[in-house]
Amino acid sequence: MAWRGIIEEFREFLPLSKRVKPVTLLEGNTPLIPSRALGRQLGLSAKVYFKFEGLNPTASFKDRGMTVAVTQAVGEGARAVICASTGNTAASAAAYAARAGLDCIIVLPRGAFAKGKLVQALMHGARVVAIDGNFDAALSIVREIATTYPITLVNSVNPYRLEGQKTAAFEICAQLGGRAPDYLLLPVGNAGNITAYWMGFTEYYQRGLISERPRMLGFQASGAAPIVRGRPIAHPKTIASAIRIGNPASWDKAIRARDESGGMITTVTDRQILRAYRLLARYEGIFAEPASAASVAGLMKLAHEGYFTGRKIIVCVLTGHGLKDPDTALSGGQRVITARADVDAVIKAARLRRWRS
Ligand code: AN7
Repeated sequence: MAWRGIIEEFREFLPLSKRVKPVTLLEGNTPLIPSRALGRQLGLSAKVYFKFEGLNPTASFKDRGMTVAVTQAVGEGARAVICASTGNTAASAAAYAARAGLDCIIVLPRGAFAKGKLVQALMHGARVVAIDGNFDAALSIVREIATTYPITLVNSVNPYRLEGQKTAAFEICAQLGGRAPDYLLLPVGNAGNITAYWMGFTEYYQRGLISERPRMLGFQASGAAPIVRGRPIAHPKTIASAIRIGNPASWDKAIRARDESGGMITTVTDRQILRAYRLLARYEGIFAEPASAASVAGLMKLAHEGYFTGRKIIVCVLTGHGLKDPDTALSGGQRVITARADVDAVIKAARLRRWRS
C-alpha cells in the first residue's frame, strides 16, 4: 500500500484523537542509505547508514513533528500558528499551515538563516519577522506572544512536535529488520530531536518490538555547545546556522536521553562540520545541509578516537537537505569553467582530450 504519512502509519503511537483528519504532505518514509565510502575510509568494521531526513516534503525532519502539531492545532480550532526558527521549522510550519488554511507567523534571527529556508517560508505565505537578535531571543518572544494571543506555538516545546518526530526511530527499526542500531548520531540544536528519537526507541523497547536501545550520540557545534559546556551560550557561533542555539528548550530531556542510553553529547568544530559536509556530497552522493553534517563529523571524530569497536550498526541522521543553504555550498572555492560556444572550446575547457579513445 502507498505510504500514508506518519500520522496514519503510526497512529497507535500518537496521542491524537481518532476523529482528527491529518494535515499531511505524506512526510516520513525516508531512506536509510548504506554508506559506501566513509565507513570504509574510517576503517570501521561497523555498518554505517544515513537516515536522510532531507527527503521529507519540505526537505527536513521538521515535517514529522509539524504534521502532528498542525493537525492537533486544527482539531483544537486554531486559526494561526507561530514559531521562532533558525529556518527549517519555519519552512515546515509555513507549508503545513498553508495546507491547513491557517495563518503562519515566523520570527527569525535577522540575516542568520539559510536562503532556501526563507524562500520556502515566503512562498508558503507566512508572515516573516526578522529580529535583531538570535534564535533564543526569537523563541522567548514567540512563547510570550502565544500565551496572550490565540495562536498555537509550533516550536518543539509543543509536545505534539516531539511525538511526531519520534516516528523516525520507528522507521529506522523497521528498516534494520526489527532492531535498533547500536549507535544513533545526530546534530543537537534546540535538543528536541535527540529527545524525540529517544522517546521513539524507548516506546518500541517497552512494547517489546526491539530488544535493545541505541546509545544516543549528539553533536553540537563547538561555538554553540551549551549542553557540552554546561551553561547557556549568550552569543552562539557556527557556520551551521540551523544549530546556532545557545539555550536549548529540551536541555534536560536531552541529558536524560544521553545518560539513560549510555551515550554522549560532545562538540565538533566548524572545520570538522564543513569537511564532513563536503565528503558526504563528494563520496557518498548525499547532499545534506551543514548542521546535518555534524552527525557525520561526529562519526569521524569518534572513529579517529577508536570509540567504535566490532561489527556494530551505526546510523547518522541527516536532518536537512543541502539545497537549503546554497551560500555555504558555494563557499568552498569550486568554480564554473566558462568557454566559447563551440565543441573544441568545451572539450578543452572540460579537459576531455585524455579521454579520447
Ligand atoms: C537541519 O528550525 O531549531 O536539536 O528552528 O534545522 O531538535 O533543535 C532547527 C534545528 C538539526 C537541530 N538539523 O535539531 C529550527 C531549528 C537541522 C535543523 C537541528 C535543526 P534540534
